Amino acid sequence: MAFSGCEKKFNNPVETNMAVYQVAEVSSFHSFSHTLTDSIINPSITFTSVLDIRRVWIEILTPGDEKISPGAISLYDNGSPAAGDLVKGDNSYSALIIMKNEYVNGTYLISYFVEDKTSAVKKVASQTFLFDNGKSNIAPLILSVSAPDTIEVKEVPLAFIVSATVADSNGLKDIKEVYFTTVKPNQPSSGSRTMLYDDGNYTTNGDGTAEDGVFSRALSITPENEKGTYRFDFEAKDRGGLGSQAVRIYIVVK
Ligand SMILES: [Ca+2]
Ligand SMILES: [Ca+2]
Repeated sequence: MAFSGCEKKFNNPVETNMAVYQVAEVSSFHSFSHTLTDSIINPSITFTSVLDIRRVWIEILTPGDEKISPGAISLYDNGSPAAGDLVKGDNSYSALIIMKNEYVNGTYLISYFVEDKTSAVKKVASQTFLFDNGKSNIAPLILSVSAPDTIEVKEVPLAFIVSATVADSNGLKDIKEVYFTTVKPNQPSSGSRTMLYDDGNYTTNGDGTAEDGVFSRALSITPENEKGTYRFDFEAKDRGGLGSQAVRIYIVVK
């Protein structure tokens, strides 16, 4: 269980020009403690002055842009070991955060917020870190692909849906992306990827149910598209960087 590829000493205050408080330093994760099952991070932020600060907190977003906890995570300058704060009143605010080993691998984003005594709230800094949950990673698997065998295009564009059912032993949230590449009749592969979505947006992407492991894409073909056999290679990649075996299908356009 380890954090890897930590950011360098990080110090990127933003939007502090109007405030009395100024960010002096933001923590970096060169050192961390960990237990057998979970890891602990100790984000902290130090200000040059705290006279007009009422409250300091952070939000942590997962690689999937979800908060790791529903509410704000308060930072304290109270000298409390429970907050990982070493010295009370030294203008450095801290928290101890448990990074559970069920969290997905990847880059997490911490945003630091301050509310001042006029109740104005500002995001004052942010940082990213790479989290390795210590579980052995297993490559995703494309279980099946659904697509028409043959499409007959008449006068008007024809819409159709392709979808891939994908599994990952580390959980569906470990799946970073599912895509296909195509080879048109009598042409080399373009290599460009078309993403499939598991967002439940049927209108835009043709996906019936969000987060069920079925990744979909609505496509359309016009009478102007070349007739012949199109090759589709579907692949999935997980957040640990492992890829599935490609699944190849052919669609005949008449
Ligand atoms: Ca995996
Ligand atoms: Ca779906």
